[in-house]
Amino acid sequence: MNKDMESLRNILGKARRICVLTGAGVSAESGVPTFRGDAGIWKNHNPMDLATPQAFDRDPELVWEFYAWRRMRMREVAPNPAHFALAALERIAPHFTLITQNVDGLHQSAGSENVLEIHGSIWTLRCPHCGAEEENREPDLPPLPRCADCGGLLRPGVVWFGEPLDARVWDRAVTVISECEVFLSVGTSALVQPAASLALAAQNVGAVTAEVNPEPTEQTEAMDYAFTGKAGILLPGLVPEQNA
Ligand code: BJW
Ligand code: ZN
Repeated sequence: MNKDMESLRNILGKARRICVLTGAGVSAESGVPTFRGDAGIWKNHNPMDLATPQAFDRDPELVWEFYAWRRMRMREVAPNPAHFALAALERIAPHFTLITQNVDGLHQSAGSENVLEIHGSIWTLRCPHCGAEEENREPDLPPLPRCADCGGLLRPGVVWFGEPLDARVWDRAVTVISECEVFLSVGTSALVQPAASLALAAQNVGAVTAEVNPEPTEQTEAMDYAFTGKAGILLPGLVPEQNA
């Protein structure tokens, strides 16, 4: 396992096609809690009661309460050096795609442009009845927001357990991975499918693979490079000099 940051920085500086997969750990240093682990959201909240379509059918008020709380917290946070480093990497690389599992929008706030939000966005509301979608960053949503078109109960525009990912977004992710030369996984436990399968797909097309995470994951051993530490500390050191 290679731990030489300069070596990966050189590879990133020469690569034409770079894909990055991010997870909740990238936003941790901004103050957004992760899901798993001792300080994670799922430590005190059962995902089956809050992040499934069945939970929403059963008790939409509870689910909305959870998402209203998350929205409130996410409104108050700002991108950290990890988000900015990935935005800088995008400006250097000829082809760069950021595939994120995060729903907080912090990559875009940091200036990332080519972003695939494979688990949706907490700033989108969707009508399960007529399919209408609206962007909404209001702090004060009504407890049970209604669709302006059909009056149906709106839901958060995120992907819950047991739901398929948006096919267009996922197909795009699979396509860019099939063409990528370097694959970087940052701040994800790599436990949730199908997102976690992207690392293997990248490996299968011969991409150089790398991981940044303070904790080992099930994928660490299989990576070409693995860096142990916080994304906000390590990622700025992986961005090549612009004119080097
Ligand atoms: C740092 C750091 C720092 C900390 N710097 N790093 C049994 C029952 C039901 C479903 C399944 C089942 N078995 C398998 C499934 C499938 C399921 C799944 O994978 N489950 C596994 C958990 C077992 N997947 C799905 O259901 C998916 N859909 C699907 O499979 O559809 C199939 C289908 C096809 C056709 C028809 C119907 C269905 C959908 C998955 C959706 C996941 N949704 C969530 C919620 C999103 C909305 C919201 O935010 O509320 O997405 S769950 C949650 O997990 C969220 C995340 O995006 C996702 C991944 O988590 P992530 O980002 O990896 O965070 P953590 O907390 O796990 O890890 C953080 C990491 O950061 C850690 O490693 C830390 O060490 C690290 N870290 N500080 C760098 N400073
Ligand atoms: Zn509607």
